[in-house]
Amino acid sequence: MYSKLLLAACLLIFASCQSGNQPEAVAAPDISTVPLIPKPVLVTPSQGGFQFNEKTAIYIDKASSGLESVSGYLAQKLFPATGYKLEVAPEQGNNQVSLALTSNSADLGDEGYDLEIKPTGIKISANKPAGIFNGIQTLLQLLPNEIWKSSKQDIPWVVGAGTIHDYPSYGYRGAMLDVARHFFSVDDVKRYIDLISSYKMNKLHLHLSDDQGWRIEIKAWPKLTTHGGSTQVGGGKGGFYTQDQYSDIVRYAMDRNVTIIPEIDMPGHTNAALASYDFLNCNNKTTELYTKTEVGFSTFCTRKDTVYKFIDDVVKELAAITPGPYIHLGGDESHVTAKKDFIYFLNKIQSIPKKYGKKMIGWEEVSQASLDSNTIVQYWSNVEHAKAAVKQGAKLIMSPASKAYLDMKYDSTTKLGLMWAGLIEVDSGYIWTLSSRAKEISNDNILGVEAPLWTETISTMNEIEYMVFPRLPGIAEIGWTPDNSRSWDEYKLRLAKHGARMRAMDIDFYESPKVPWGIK
Ligand code: TNX
Repeated sequence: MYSKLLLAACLLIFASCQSGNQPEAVAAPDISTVPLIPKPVLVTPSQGGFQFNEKTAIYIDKASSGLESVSGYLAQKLFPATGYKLEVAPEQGNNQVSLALTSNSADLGDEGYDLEIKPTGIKISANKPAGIFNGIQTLLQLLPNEIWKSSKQDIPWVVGAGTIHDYPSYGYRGAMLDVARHFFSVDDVKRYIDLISSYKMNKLHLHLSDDQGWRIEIKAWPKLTTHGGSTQVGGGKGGFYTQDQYSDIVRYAMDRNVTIIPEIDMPGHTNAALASYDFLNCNNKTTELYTKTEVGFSTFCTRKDTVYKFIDDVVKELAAITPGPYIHLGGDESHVTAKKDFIYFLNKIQSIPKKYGKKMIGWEEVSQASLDSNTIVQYWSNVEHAKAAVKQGAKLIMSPASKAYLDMKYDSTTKLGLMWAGLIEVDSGYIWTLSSRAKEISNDNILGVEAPLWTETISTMNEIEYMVFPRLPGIAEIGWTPDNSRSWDEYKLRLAKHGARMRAMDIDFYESPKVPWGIK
């Protein structure tokens, strides 16, 4: 009887029963009560937990290749706050986080994972390294919030025991950052990648050109950046990424399971290019640089061969530094391009990304043209355009402005942002599904979701964070968690508890009155 009681106590307060060096008894949290976002498909808690210490190691299954990057990522994430340097152990043993590509579960797909936490060790298994990466994100969320701090914290690093079986509903879970209206540094973009990938988002669409600025070096056409990149909204000095800097961003993203999708917007939203090279204009005269925020006034001259040669040069250089499968060529709000010219233009440019081995993405307006079988359409406002795309057999990325636009104000008092698509409080941004836009559009037609952040009114990383958080975790959950296991009333409690984690991550978030932040 006594020994049974002792065993029970050990299971609850397991650390006191481990032999050796635990300084104090620590209760392990029940993993089904930890506020995980996005919510996993299946969480099964068990008693006890695992405590990291200075001897904890990583073990990479010998039959699994390609796990060095995720293993390095895990060690690097755990080090600052714990002070533990997780080495890769040569042999399997106790007190390890073991990583293995040995999943026997078909439903895990490319990005799902199994996470098993026992008092003796942790195991993450998946079909692909991307799945291991997602399992690591869940493990990080199971650890105390202090894990996100950048200096050593003297606390017990305990995760509750149990198993998590998890995989995403949609393969495309993205965010978009407009670096054209205001330019953001490489470090800002890297932080954005860190933030989105911690919610298992796997695409970052960079809006690299617009009326106010051209932000990517194109060696064949240097004035695009030296002149076209020299300013931004409000008249600041702008900036651009060299191809080396862009490649650095791409690599950083790849290590975090994020594919970079570069966008060069055309034929509208092109003033920065039109100001740099005269031949892009029908009247052969360069325009003035533009630092205000109107849209829809610029267009490439669609009937000149030299324009298509220029686009070919740009896409060729971009494709060469973009390992991901997509290139976005815009197509939105070309209000001063005659409709017949717009269609002519779209019908010509769709072959260019294909020529360089890439799939083209275009904003919804491109569905007015005949779509190539590879072209992907990004819905943002007009459901008729989305239906036309589906009718042509195209796949959709869902970015409804009234739900997913992170530049919309939360309420009428929000200082930053716009409100043309409405106000989007945190609840409204969560309460919708990707497949409920129109009866003609079903999950078969949908690749996933993307939350754009347009930056006409946003010029610092803190401002980015304020508009993005806490709405982005909700969008991440819409892309990951099955609709039938999502509800605002349950999500808002997880999000509330997640506030402490956002604080530990130093995220400057909007403390929405819709979320009961105070709850324990
Ligand atoms: C519409 S959405 C735009 C952008 C603006 C945004 C502001 C889309 C494809 N085009 O050019 O920045 O509204 O919310």
